Amino acid sequence: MSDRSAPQIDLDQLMGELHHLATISDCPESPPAVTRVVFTETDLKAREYLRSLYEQVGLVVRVDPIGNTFARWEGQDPTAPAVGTGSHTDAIPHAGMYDGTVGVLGGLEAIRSLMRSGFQPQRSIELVMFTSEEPTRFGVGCTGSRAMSGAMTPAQLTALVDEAGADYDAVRQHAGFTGELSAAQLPADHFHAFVELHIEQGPELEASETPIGIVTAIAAPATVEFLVTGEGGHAGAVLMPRRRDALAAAAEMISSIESLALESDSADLVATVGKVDVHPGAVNSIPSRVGFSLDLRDIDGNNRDRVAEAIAESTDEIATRRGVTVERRMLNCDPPAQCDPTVVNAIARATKQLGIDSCEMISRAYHDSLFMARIAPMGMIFIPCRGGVSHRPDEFSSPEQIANGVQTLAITLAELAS
Ligand code: HGY
Ligand code: MN
Ligand code: MN
Repeated sequence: MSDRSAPQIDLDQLMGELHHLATISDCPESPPAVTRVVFTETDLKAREYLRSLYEQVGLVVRVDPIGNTFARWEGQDPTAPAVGTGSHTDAIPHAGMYDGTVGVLGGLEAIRSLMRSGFQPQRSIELVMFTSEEPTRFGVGCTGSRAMSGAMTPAQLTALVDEAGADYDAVRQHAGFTGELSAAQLPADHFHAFVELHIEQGPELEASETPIGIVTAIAAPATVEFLVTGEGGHAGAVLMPRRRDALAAAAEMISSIESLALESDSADLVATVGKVDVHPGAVNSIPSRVGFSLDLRDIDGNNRDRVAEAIAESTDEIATRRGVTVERRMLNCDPPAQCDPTVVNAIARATKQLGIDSCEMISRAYHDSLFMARIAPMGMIFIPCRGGVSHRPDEFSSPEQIANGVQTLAITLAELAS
């Protein structure tokens, strides 16, 4: 590829598409705030919009039984394992407009720029839009790439239920996705390599003024649901010594989780309690039941598991001392993923060809690439995001930063597909 000038990015078209996609949202303040939850009408509308863009440039579109969407640029050797790229377009409530979408629409523009340059891929290039990277609806993230990589079986998918108690299989079928769930799993040699373009969702690239991050590893996420059960009662009538207040107990547990995370000798260990449900939730009624979620991560899976163990002991001790019970349910506990040196080096060569500065780094956020690494040599390209902010409406990457990422991706794809 080195004898070709860098593929030209049509930045106006790409930014127009990103901004249009941001309007397809269930968030009243849209855009830039975006809410786009899997298998909702809004999610389906976004998928339709993307499909129309794929078909405009002649990509062959295939949708699997859970909505993973593959837009394929046939290579000169259609039987050879393809080079994959892509990301997700679902968005947690009140999120930003760049998380995931830069990898899908940026991946599309990388393909279009190669088409415009007259490049002919030897291997097919497949742009993937993964179903449900976010855990919003079913409590577990990356269900699309988990199913693709075999990290989640059809039975495990069907066991997932949303807050209305509807199970994954029923919801996906109601959204119009049919076929055997098992057919979502890809053969191990489907992809020759997989590269995802994503915003960093952290402050390092901006702080070091580095335009491109070359990811070397993706942190290991675990999600645990806690249920604390005490005794309810009248807020006026039950004296303090007689209380078994589930929320007061949960509050002490959450604070102990924070302390254990801070005490961990790994700076990469992060613990977040992002959701708390209080029953009965009345101002003058002592909480009898409290559910809360724990998101626990570390690039070192063993350290994460050690801290999870310490959290279990601490919350058991708090429950016993306070006369409440605590039940824990592990929703997922995934190993970290290493990026493949061949892909990492291809990305590095692309940045050199473009004369763009880059640095190697880890990903503290998880991505579908965490699971794609199980079935293909994987790599990720990061671009800076303002203040490291993400999962917030003020998430922002500039058109120039996005263009750098897309050009780097285009050259990387071209090398891997040659
Ligand atoms: O939570 C994550 O790391 C991803 O943004 N879903
Ligand atoms: Mn996200
Ligand atoms: Mn994401």
